[in-house]
Amino acid sequence: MNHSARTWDIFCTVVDNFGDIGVTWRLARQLVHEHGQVVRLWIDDLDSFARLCPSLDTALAEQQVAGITVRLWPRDGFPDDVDAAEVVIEAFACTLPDAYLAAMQRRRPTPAWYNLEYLSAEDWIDGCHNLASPQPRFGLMKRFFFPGFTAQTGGLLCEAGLFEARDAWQADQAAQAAYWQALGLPPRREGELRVSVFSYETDALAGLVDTWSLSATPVTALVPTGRALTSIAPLFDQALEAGTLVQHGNLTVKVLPFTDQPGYDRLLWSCDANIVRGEDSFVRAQWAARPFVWHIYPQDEGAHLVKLDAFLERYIAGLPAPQAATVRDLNLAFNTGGDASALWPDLAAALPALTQHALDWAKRQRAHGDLAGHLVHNAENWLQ
Ligand code: TRH
Repeated sequence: MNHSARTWDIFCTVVDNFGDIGVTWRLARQLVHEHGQVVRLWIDDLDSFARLCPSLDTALAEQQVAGITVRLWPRDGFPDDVDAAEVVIEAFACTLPDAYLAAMQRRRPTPAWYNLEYLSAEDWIDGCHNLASPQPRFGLMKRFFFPGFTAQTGGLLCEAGLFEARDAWQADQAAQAAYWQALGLPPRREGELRVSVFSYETDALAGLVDTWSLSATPVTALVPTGRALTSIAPLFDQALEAGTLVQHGNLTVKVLPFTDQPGYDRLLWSCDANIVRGEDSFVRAQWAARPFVWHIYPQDEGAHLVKLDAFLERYIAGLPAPQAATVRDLNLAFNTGGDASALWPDLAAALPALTQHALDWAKRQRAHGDLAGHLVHNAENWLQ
């Protein structure tokens, strides 16, 4: 369906890590490249952004990147001569600057204003997605836009053609061999498993490293630089940094530099299983259609464990009981710092079946449409 070329402002504050900018940058690109929208992305931390967008110039307060206007969102002194866009996204309940709120009030018709929420698989999301939240103080209306795993939610971010690109990559042995070689890895050995590890710190990694080292078949762990290394590095008697390749029994650990988002997709697509975290890498692992372990972003009072449970309940539905138990227990162990070592062999043994399950799951999720498409459609209905 063709939509008008609307103007959009997306506001993102980087709380910590890369998920906030990861999601908003992906959304901005999709709005421009797939829906012909005109997008400005306001971001308060260009250094974090530059990690996943190497062409960004962190010295510039305004620049064009991939067809998107990227603006530094200054902590003080937001410019008071900025016109509000037709559609305004405050990502993850960040607080819009007063000067911008005033610009929104001046605009006619007033903007379609969304709070883009964090992803959760909990049941209550269905009832809260797209709820209106009148803002009488400003004479404006805001809506809650919830990503999610059912047709009643805003869906998940997924680019057009992503599955085709993934399938082509996964079928192309030569491209994968060249990829591994470029990363400085030897060709795959007989029976070898390759696992990417992009998690937070967790004691569960010590058990996994043990199991992988003692495994009868070779295991290679691909670890992007970052927090997982804090848990892995003390297990080795040498420094681990981007480029390091270290052997421990039957385990090879390769530390990878942080790449852009398409580069990270290729890593997920190339591995037999992936350990991911937060929100965006968690979704990308699902699109990679490979078994994965999710290290959820830890919250106070174990709130994240409720969310983990809600997701697992949906994800393991339909799996034979022993495989369902393996996926559940491994995820729980990983997230509670428990002993994941005894669970890994069961996961490894079930990889073919779990890979098929991951493929089916991705197809079912994609059938709900995608978040950028739903947002464009929603905004169009609002503004017409
Ligand atoms: O970095 P995160 O831990 O972000 C988290 C979550 O979003 C969480 O919900 C939020 O509350 C918290 O931040 C503040 O994990 P996430 O969401 O997976 O984001 C990582 C991004 O980094 C994702 O877009 C993928 C990207 N990435 C690359 O582009 N290149 C890489 O090499 C790697 C490893 C990741």
